[in-house]
Amino acid sequence: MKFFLLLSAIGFCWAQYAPNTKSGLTSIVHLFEWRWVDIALECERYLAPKGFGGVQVSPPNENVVITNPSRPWWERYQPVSYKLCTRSGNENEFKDMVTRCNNVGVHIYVDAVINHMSGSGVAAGTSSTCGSYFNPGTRDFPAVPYSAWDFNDGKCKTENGGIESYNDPFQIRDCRLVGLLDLALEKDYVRSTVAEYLNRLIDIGVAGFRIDASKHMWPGVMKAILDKLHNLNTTWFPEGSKPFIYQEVIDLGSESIQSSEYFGNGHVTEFKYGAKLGTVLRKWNGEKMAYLKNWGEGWGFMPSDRALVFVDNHDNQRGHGAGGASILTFWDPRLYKMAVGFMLAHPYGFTRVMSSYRWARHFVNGQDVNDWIGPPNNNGVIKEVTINPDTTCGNDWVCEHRWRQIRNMVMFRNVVDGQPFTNWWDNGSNQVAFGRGSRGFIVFNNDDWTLSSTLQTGLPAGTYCDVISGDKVGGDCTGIKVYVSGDGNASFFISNSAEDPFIAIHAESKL
Ligand code: AAO
Repeated sequence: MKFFLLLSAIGFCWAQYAPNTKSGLTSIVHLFEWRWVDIALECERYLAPKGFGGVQVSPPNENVVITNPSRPWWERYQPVSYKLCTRSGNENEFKDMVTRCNNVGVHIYVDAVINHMSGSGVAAGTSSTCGSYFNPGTRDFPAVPYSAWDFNDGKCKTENGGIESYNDPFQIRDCRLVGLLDLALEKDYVRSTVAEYLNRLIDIGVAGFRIDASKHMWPGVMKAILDKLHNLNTTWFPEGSKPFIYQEVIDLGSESIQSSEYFGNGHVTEFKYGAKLGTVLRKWNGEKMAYLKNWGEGWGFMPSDRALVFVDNHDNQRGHGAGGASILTFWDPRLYKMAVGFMLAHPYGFTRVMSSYRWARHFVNGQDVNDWIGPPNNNGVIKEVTINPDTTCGNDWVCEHRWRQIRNMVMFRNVVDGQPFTNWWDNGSNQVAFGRGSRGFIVFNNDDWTLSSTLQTGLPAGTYCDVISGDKVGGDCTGIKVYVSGDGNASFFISNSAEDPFIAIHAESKL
């Protein structure tokens, strides 16, 4: 019994729950739709020096080329084969990116689309990113190969073969999600083929996977696939490391399938997080920041050590997926920076920062009819991520991760890693503050009046640079200075009309 407990304790620490980021690095960034060559450069020139632990990359396997509408971002969620060949780059470029990022200590997490292949209604042919032939009508994907035997057509009990009700777990797992051909993952051949694809990526050096549409796969079947996975490449990872697994399961609390069914396989996306945080910062439904005192499990979220958290993702920043209108994105920069700042300061969950591109939104009856628009491109070829003299990005790449307030909070989270949640203060409304032990402190003013308070920071005496309004540069602050006295107190003044109505200080921003 004791031996078993010991084994499970080791399993718990070392299995797929470890994010595999370099020690002390606590966040990853989703570089949505970036090219591999640009990600390799970004790892070297920005992510490594700024303390980012990893990058979630868009699906690297061959997908359908959709021409109507013209090259939507979502074509990458319609696999044609497992060749590493997409608009982001080819196999050599992918390998070069993984190697170069790993060499500077930034790891790569692959968005794995393994629940399905293309849409059932897509025409047969070679309209695919590597030119592979496929025929959705006859279920033929020779470049894998998969054939009619490998799909769930016989198993699904709904009339049109699609998911009709999110209250029936059998439909959700065995029928087609928005018409996408559902793979028969209970078949050993299909499982092994999927595992082979993931193992190829592991051997190249990736550190883990976002498992797309996990809700649509039986947890036990997924486990059978995960059990076939190799340990990580020992060129960069300790012997015996397993890939970090985070499963995309949308559970806002109202459906038959619960996130907890997937805890045995790894982490799970906590969609309540961004939906609720957006509601609080927008002050909808009578919510206020003072209520964030017990943020986390206290709000009905999953256990922190299973949660992958984010303010927005590539779906709900444009009305896909779940979360609705409360979701904050770069389109609402002031509240968005506060939300991301709060997330990165708070100890709950493993954090993922979003990095987007701008598109021409066009609302008709409250719906963005341009929600399909793909990344900045020239005739379909993804544009380079250019860097402006002020370090922001050009060519319509938003690069939220390069915004000073966000980039500096990624570092804040590293600096306070392992420290407890302490010194909570609130004014009963939308002015709140909290610390992370003796390493960091953050104050927010989301009220319509000035914040002027002396607060216990828990930090050693000294002068600290606020990392929201500026940086510590050459022994001085480019922004606000905060003076912490011998008893740990400091006076804060935040106007409600400040460009960014929050202040954050930490051990390494001390002069
Ligand atoms: C495209 C076209 C389709 C076409 C299809 C096949 O748009 O018209 O039929 O091709 O030809 C992405 C796009 C899709 C796109 C697809 C393939 O979003 O539009 O379809 O690529 O190209 C569900 C899944 C979740 C999924 C999400 C979008 O559970 O896994 O839908 N996300 C991932 C990816 C996503 C990708 C895929 C999966 C497919 O991140 O980018 O799709 O690989 C409820 C359920 C959720 C469900 C949503 C949306 O949510 O709970 O599980 O997500 O509905 O259908 C409230 C509720 C909340 C509810 C929500 C929305 O908030 O509380 O529970 O309302 O009703």
